[in-house]
Amino acid sequence: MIIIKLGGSAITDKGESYSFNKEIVARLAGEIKRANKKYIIIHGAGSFGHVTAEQFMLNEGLKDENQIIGFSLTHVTVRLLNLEIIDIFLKNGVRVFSIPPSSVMRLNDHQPLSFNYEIFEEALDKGFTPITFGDVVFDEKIGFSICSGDLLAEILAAHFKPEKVIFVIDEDGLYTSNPKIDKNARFIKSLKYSEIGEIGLERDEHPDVTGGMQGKVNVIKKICQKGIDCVLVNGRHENRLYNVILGEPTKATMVYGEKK
Ligand code: IP8
Repeated sequence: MIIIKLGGSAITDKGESYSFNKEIVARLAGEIKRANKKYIIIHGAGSFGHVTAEQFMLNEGLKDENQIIGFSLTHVTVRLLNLEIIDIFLKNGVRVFSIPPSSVMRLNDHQPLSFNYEIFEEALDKGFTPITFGDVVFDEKIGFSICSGDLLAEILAAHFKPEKVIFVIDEDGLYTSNPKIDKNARFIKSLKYSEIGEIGLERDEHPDVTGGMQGKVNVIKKICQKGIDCVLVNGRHENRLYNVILGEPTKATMVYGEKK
């Protein structure tokens, strides 16, 4: 089984609220179907979740009751994005079953507290492709907080021990520095997770309440420590995801897992 995280920046335009890239999602769904493996799919919130989440300071926890409407609104926006995505996946022949994190998990001060794996297991056993997404969730210590798609990848990878975890992003992979800012940034084809330092991780200007690239790299390190390989691939180029799923050569960054 393979876990695929479709990054919010690859499937939406983070610079424009509620912009959703139908063509890219349809092509990625087609590549996922064509590669014909067993998957769990996760997607980020992109321009659908982060703006409202930041406005209501949801990741800081429940501090005042005006935030409650913000929690509901943010949930609605990520659900709307999820509905668009599952519709496209179904049209491309992927038999998805949508599982909203807010209904199946709790955090404790941003860290995983409880998670209903059984619903994912049952969906996989019955031949569905479970699909879940970055969402607002209840939090034991701070009332509520946000579970990013990257944290979901970490939680699900630890439990299901997939063949690999693929992060579909809007860059070719990891660089020696941030290629959006630094013209001298060099592409990294493969590395061990222990070689990842503070590389290429400056935040860009768009709101990202869950840590952007730095958050993703922290999660990748944790997954790799469990002996699971992670791959970062650009979703905006045709067939790269397909090749990564099948382990064929293509432009992407491979981060090798190694048990600690
Ligand atoms: O885009 C964030 O998920 P991500 C979810 O995977 C919300 O970091 C609600 C902003």
